[in-house]
Amino acid sequence: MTPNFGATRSDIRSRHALLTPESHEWIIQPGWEGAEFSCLISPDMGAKFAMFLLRFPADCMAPPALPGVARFLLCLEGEFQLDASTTLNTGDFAFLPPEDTAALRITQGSRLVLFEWCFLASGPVPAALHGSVDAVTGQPLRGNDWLIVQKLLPTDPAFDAEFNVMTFHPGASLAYVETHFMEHGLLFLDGGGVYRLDDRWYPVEAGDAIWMGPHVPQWFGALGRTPARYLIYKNYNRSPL
Ligand code: UGY
Ligand code: MN
Repeated sequence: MTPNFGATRSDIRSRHALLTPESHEWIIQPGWEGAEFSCLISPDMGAKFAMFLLRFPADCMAPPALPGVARFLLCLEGEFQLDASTTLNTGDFAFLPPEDTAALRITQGSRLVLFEWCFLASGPVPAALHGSVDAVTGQPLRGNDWLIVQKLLPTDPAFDAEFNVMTFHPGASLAYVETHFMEHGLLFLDGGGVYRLDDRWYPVEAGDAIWMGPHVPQWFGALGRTPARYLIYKNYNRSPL
């Protein structure tokens, strides 16, 4: 084993965090036989949601979420079943509202990213849905066709969250340093670049995860020869009060 002399790119601050693969801690969770979890973002660090990577050394039957908790899953590798007739593969995603009764089965060898949050209903709660990232039409962000956004959930105010995939052409960047009261959970899917969080600039690449708390100044510039792509959660359609 090569010693790493205690080095990691992970950096956990009070308002933001970068979580990189060499520091992931894999654990098991009660009720999730066959699954291993790495909990990258949780309310303990100040977030109002949780984000997990899951891998499956064996087939797994997932337990339901806690009462009031919604889930979003993206299949990174392998397959999972929502019910007897719905199988999702790499690049497919699902939104499951609180109290959903889907009997989620995951096949050995698969990998998922899972988000959980306390759903804030502002009327009737949306039904479960699923889809494929590749089938979602992308839109240039504010007219910049080097930066494409795919909105995975319907733009319906009944959803209290957005899950978007953002693809940056090499050399593209966010047009300005964003500051907003919504928070983010992010997983880099491809490529890399430099992420500004608060007053720090981090080199980032596929496999890295980021938490951005409310009001954290944020900016990203894509570097390299291939597009940079990330999945990003945002609490949305909510009042700041
Ligand atoms: O939707 C967003 O707020 C997004 N543009 N933020 C980000 O990429 N850091
Ligand atoms: Mn943002």
